[in-house]
Amino acid sequence: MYELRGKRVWVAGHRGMVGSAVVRRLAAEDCEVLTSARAEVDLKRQTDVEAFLAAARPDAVVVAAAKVGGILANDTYPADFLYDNLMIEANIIHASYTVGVEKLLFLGSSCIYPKLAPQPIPEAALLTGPLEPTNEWYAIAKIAGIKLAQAYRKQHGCDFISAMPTNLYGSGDNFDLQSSHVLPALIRKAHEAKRRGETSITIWGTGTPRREFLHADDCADALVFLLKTYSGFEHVNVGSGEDVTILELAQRVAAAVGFSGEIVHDLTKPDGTPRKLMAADKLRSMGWSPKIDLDTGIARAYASFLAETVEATA
Ligand code: GFB
Repeated sequence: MYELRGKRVWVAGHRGMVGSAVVRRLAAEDCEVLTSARAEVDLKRQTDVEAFLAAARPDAVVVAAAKVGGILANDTYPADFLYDNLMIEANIIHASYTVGVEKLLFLGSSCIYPKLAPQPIPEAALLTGPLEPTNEWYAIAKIAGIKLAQAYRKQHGCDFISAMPTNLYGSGDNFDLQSSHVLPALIRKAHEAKRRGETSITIWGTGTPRREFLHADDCADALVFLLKTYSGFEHVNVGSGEDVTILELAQRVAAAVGFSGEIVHDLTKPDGTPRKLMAADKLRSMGWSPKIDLDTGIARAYASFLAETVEATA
């Protein structure tokens, strides 16, 4: 058990969807949350990270900072996804070791697993087969992050752990249609089609790939749970344990938004991995389970979209 009471916890990436959810969740713990402003600390620059950590001296660190994006962004900007993520995680993990951080939680992604991994995907499937080509750059960076945390544990005895969240969504999400993930993209498409009185929305690919979704607030709750209770070499999957086809997701988003038109396909866009459902038993057996079901989460995400994007620009 890692006691958070009275501790100084740095959430790297506190402005992102997951980082901001972790900050909100940590408010319920009796700890001090530290953040770093992007204008002052460029996490890709080693000297910035070293200077920040030497001055801030956190007891614990959550590595929620990352360059993230949906299938098209990953496929279009492979250098950014590989370089930015390698630099961010290497700088934070190494400097955390040098200043004596007691506990560090690194966040990966379910795309670390082989494209054709057995379903649901157990943690042990890591590095057992070729990756999905659209996001192998991001996946390689995230695998390197897991290995860094393991290496500092093995060589230096650091209590550094890794969590692998599934596809996440929630408030503070990216709703840009070119760079976003599927769920926020579908919310925007359905909302705008309804507002303009259009009769159809277009989804990318065949609609047959299956994806698992977890609300960022549930993810943050699981991360704080792991920070407090887990101290192991192997990474831990963080998911909902259920998946849906992209077409079914589009139908459920359309229903939540109140769009009743047709769903058509853009087959020039990639499908990506056919299925990405992670085995949830490891985290469940430790005593954690999600609280926000998909339909409730979609409704909450739509409310966030209206508040953050539509009303904010009205
Ligand atoms: O969420 P998404 O971009 O990422 O796409 P991945 C999931 C599926 O939804 C793919 C389809 O089959 C897309 O073709 N899709 C349908 C759409 N319509 C849309 C749309 O309007 N926008 C988007 N974005 N997709 C990412 C990885 O993979 O997932 C990252 O590239 C990371 O590395 C992240 O792992 C969690 O699930 O395919």
